[in-house]
Amino acid sequence: MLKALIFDVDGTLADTEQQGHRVAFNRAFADEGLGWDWSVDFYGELLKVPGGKERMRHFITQYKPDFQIPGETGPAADSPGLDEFIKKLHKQKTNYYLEIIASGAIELRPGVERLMQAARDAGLRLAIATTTTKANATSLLEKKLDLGWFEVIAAGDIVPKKKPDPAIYTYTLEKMALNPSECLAFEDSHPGLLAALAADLTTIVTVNQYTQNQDFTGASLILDHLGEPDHGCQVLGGAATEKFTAKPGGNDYLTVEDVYQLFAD
Ligand code: XBP
Ligand code: MG
Repeated sequence: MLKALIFDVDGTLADTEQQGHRVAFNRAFADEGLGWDWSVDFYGELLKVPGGKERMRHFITQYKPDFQIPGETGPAADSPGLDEFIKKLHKQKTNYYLEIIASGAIELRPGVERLMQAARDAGLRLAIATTTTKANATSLLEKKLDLGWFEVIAAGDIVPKKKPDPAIYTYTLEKMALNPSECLAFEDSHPGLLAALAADLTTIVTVNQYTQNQDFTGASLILDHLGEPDHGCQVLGGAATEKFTAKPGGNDYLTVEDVYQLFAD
């Protein structure tokens, strides 16, 4: 029986990547005078690496092999100081990201608040399972939702391995003392879907401009967003598509009744 909904954050609750994380990374790079500026398109490539610290390491090793950490000689990729350097940069980036979220500039995606509110009214429990930092996740939930709605906020380095590893989802299930069969996950990306599926979670995907062409095999439903009564969504695929498209009154937005329906075998 369905007991809880578990939401990814970046790309699922809000389109935080292009105008949030990407801008924050670039501001941190500018502070350090690195001359790095991740374009919208290039960032889409880098997003294939979950985790901001991991993404910066990937960027340096793959795209900046001659980069030397200021004050050091020799390639940064071989430097014992690379972890420290990345950690410092990531802290600066997170501060900029928190400023952007605090400004309210990044809105929730369609249907997120509506579905969460309806799920709570129906007695479902809510949780977060995200790769970003807890501070980042919490800031968005505080700004645009209600932090008290979420029983667990599982984020970032709380687990040893990031998505597509299932660790963040299994951690969330453990904290909630729930079985995967009692929960439904919401994701936006291929790595996120892989993580949820590896944790045996039924998963609904809402794509975004960065993830729309990724592989979502195994998702129960693939939508362009969750929809609102005055802003219909499109069904893009998923094993349970017919359950949603067949519902009386059309499939213009995902309701908590749809969620129960999708969940029922
Ligand atoms: C998406 C991520 C995160 C963000 C950047 O997380 O991969 O790394 O891109 O945030 P989600 P950090 O699981 O919510 O989709 O720099 O804090 O990692
Ligand atoms: Mg995501």
